[in-house]
Amino acid sequence: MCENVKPPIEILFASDSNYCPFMATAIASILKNAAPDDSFSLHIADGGLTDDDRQKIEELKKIKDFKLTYYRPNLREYLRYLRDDVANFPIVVNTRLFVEKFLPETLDKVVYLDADIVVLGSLSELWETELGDNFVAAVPDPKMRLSHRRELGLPDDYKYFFSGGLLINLKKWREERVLDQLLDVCLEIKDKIEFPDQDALNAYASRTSYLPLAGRWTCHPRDYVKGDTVILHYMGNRHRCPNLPILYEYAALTPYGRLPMQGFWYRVRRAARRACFVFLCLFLPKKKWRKNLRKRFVLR
Ligand SMILES: [Mn+2]
Repeated sequence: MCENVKPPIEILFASDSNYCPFMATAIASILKNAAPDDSFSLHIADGGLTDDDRQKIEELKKIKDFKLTYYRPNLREYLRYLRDDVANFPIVVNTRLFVEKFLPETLDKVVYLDADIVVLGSLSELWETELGDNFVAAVPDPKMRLSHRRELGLPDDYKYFFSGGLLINLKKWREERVLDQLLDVCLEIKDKIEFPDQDALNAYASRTSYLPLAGRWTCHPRDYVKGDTVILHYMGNRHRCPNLPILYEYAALTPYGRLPMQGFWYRVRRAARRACFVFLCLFLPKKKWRKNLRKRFVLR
């Protein structure tokens, strides 16, 4: 009876309530652009979702049905390994490091996706990628600054990758206790970290290996290629990303209807923050001070 039924694509998200409209948008895009024989099992690491958020995620099943499981991993005992003071990154972003702790042991691999992405095609090719002996497959980011890579102790020829879209080899993580090793790396580079989990994963990968994926599996909206790009990642200063209408188109498919960043008062507050920043910069002679202030005022 069940011949030719493909196993579901297992996908992990992690989100708090603030990012839930983004996560809902990402899920809507996955469901909308799935191949007819794709099916999905979604795993959501709940970093503080409300009942209303959960209800809205449930409603996305109208686009295409999917299996849904929530987890509430407790990262408290690991806080000493992590930095939660890195501007712009809620602690929940580190959840992807702890996959082996909370995902079911029956899963050998999982696709991890950030909440701030849009998926424009079927994920089955990514899902079926042969991981070999690599702990993760990811897309190299040729634009990551050399200064930052050197600060993390990465060799100059190492290809730093984005952690917004990953295929994670859970079997290997469990068998070889990858988490323990990652946490050691976290402690080692703690003061140098700018992009929490991403820096840790890269530092670890530079000492082991990872499988590089083609750019269409995670690309900045400025590098969007129509018909080729599958995963668009609205990262960094996303208000200034090109191709925002694509993101908003999928936000409109969710029960939220739109993202917080599309709201009028949100834009007013943002403009006010920018004005404050520009004013305060007049009193900050050092570039480093201005950079820190910019993280606080502008990038939020
Ligand atoms: Mn992201």
